[in-house]
Amino acid sequence: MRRSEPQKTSGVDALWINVHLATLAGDAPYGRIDDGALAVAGDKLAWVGRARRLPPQIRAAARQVHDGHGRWITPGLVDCHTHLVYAGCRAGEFEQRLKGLSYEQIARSGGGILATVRATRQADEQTLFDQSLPRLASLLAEGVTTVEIKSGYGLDFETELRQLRVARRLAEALPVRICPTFLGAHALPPEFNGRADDYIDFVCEQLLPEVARRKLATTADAFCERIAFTPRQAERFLHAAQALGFSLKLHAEQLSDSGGAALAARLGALSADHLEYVSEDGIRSLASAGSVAVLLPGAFYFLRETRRPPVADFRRLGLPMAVATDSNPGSSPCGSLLLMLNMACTLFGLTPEEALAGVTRNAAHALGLAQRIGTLEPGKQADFVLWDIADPSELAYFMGYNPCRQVVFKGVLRPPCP
Ligand code: DI6
Ligand code: FE
Repeated sequence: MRRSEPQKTSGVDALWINVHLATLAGDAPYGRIDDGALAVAGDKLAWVGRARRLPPQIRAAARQVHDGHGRWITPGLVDCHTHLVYAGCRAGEFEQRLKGLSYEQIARSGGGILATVRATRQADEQTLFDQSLPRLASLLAEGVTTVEIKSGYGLDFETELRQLRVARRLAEALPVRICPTFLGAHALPPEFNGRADDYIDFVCEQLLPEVARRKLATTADAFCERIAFTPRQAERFLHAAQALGFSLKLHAEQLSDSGGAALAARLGALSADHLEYVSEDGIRSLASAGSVAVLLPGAFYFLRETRRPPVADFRRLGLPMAVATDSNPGSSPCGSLLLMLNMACTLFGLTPEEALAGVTRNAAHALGLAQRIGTLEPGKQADFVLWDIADPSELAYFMGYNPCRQVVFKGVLRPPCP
């Protein structure tokens, strides 16, 4: 595969030798290349392949040569579903749930998402930034180079924009690619109680155009669920977003089969997320629409759900699977994408290879970035991670142990996070 690619021989900034590569491209398991080499030119990968096939002119042109000491290199990890910009904490709800209250009961009594909405509305921009930064840094420490961040804890004009501004500032503060998503239809704010359609009108007529005008997000998302919005309401919002040029995502079939998957497919959404209750028809339509199923084992685990997403059907019907943290204060207070690999295997039955593809190649797909990131191939962004492991399956095997040793983001070695 790689030998036939055009080879860039001039301006090679760095060469990595004495490494093994899990490229997540090609036919071999993990796209593995034992005894590999990888060359970087500017912010892109210039050459990827077996060391003994490295063209001498690339070796000669390399301004720096790094010895990887036999470590494994994977693409930079991609967390394609997070809500990590928020204020406050919901540990009290965790205690309530441990005593027997359900997530839905808490949500219906004014807690849940709305508790975080109250805290986020009260937080000024700096507070929101300061509280969110360590959550992002925690992901970065494990080799994450791209993070999707949703709004949806403001649900009013000012706070939604503030959340998205904080997402932008985080991208300026840390060496990471942030993909901001406007989750305008996450929950019904109290001032619209009993008037969900009016809220959707407000979002479509006022918030969406402003988010577009300020270029604060390029993707829109909705929560289609009996405790949130009906498929008709989600559709109105997503339709309006699409008309303004947003790409789409949808929280679908997390707690019940509400028809969200079919809606996501009909609108050509990049992904449908959660999907524990998705029907076979829903899977078929997502697969033929070219969407990705984003699996969120942290939320399944933390809510102690019992219904697993139908992974065998996803495989059989050819629906690609991504894996993400869903980092949020209510259903997945999670700062580790590697732990999600482990849970995707133990709880959902993914193979370690599927789990790794789920946080690289397929996660890139779920963000509409498959042409630029997610695999180690010439021409793609030079985002990659060096791991102190003997086999790529170890990334899903360890629990709470971080074998990440070095991260290169856009061709530059990333310093440890503050
Ligand atoms: N689904 C989720 O799992 C999160 N949002 C959503 O739409 C939960 C958000 C929360 O409980 O704060
Ligand atoms: Fe979510």
